Amino acid sequence: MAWWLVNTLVLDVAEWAEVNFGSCELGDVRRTRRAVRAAGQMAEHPDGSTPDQFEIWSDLKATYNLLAEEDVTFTALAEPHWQATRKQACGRVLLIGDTMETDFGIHRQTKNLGPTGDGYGRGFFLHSSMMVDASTQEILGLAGQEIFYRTPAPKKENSYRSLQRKRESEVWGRVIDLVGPSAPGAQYVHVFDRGADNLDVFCHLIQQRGDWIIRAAQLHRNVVAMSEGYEPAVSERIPAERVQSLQAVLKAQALTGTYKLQVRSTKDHPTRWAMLEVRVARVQLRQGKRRTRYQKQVGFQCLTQWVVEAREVNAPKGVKGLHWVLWTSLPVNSFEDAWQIITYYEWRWLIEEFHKAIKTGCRLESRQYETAESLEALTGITSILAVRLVQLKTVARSQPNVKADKVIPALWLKVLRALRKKPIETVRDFYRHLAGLGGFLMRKGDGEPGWITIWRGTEKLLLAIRGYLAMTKKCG
Ligand SMILES: [Mn+2]
Repeated sequence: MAWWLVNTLVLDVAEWAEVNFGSCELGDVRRTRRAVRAAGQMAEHPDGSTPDQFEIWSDLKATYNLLAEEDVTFTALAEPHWQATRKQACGRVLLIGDTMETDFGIHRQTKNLGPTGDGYGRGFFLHSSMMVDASTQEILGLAGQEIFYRTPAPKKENSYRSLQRKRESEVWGRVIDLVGPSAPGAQYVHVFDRGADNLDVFCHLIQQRGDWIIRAAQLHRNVVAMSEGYEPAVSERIPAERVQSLQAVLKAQALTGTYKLQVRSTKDHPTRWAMLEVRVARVQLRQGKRRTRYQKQVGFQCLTQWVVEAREVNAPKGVKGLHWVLWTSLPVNSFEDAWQIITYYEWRWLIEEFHKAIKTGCRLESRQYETAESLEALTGITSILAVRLVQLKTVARSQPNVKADKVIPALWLKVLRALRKKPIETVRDFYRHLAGLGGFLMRKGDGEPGWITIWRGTEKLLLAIRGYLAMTKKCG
């Protein structure tokens, strides 16, 4: 989809709601119409209280009733969006995966929630796969998601049972399967953090013919070091000196290159420039003595892939230097290739923005519903709304110099110009002034606006447009 199409879709609330929820199968077409209406109302006021969002009592009550229906599930509401997202994939796309914990509060009367956090939270876990265009960094949407619960620990439990119960990492594989293989002409590159570093996840990726970048968690894992001309077959016996820990293999590699990275300040340390050394290795993972049920099922024996390491050197005293080790199925034959892998991994901040948008942007955890099932259904709408909030910000940055009247609805520009009393020429101007309505000060040092001010501004502008239309209707 062309970026300006996304642009108007992101901006126009009614159209956005229709496109995302208009084909939900909820057991009755009236429910689908209600879902579209409810989503639109939420999108006009994402962080408002629930009564604020719906304004009219009958709308509020209808939304509560809708989300309590048995057929109105998280999956039923979100699935059309997942499918539409996957259809948009063209060329190389990243599928950034991660799990978010929710906590609706221990004192909440909501039925059927599970333990989260240290066991004192009440909520569920939401695992999402977010699709991002690898060449433009445009967020295309969510490609698949799953909600899961942590089962409470029984009174007496040994460590083996506890391990069995906590196989939460299996969600990575389930969502990989849900997203499935890419269509012809598209390449899926799944980007996962350390939570996904396990053989089962690699097996799922191979089954679905996906590529991957996964941060390694187990640097002591034994691997077979490959070298020019040495690529042993499955049946081949590996000489003992070829088997080393991942860490040792990386240490033995020649330097591929170095680069500098600006590290943002934290509460303990000022902003700094980190110098990173990059090393690359090609290694083989072999089946362990004990294979999991899934590894047996798919007949896993061995897997050869690349590893990219970025390690900070000369970190200042008291600072733990940056260190990333990334597994990847993509070929790494040069420093540029390695740097590309690291860059893709850094884009994981986009899914963190998405989680922030769900929690602070849409205030999911403060919503009052009677059952976990209703909250799950609400999460289906909220997730897609949160994507829209993050898109608002990235769209503003993708084509800043295009003429505003080419892509922004004329009425929007007219009302915003009238409110701001300033000329608005480019897309960048438009978003800065929109954010200005939402509290962005536009001083020289303020940089570009973030999504919070952009959609606060959007909210106000939409209200102003409603007022304008109501007035002109009455008078004309
Ligand atoms: Mn994670």
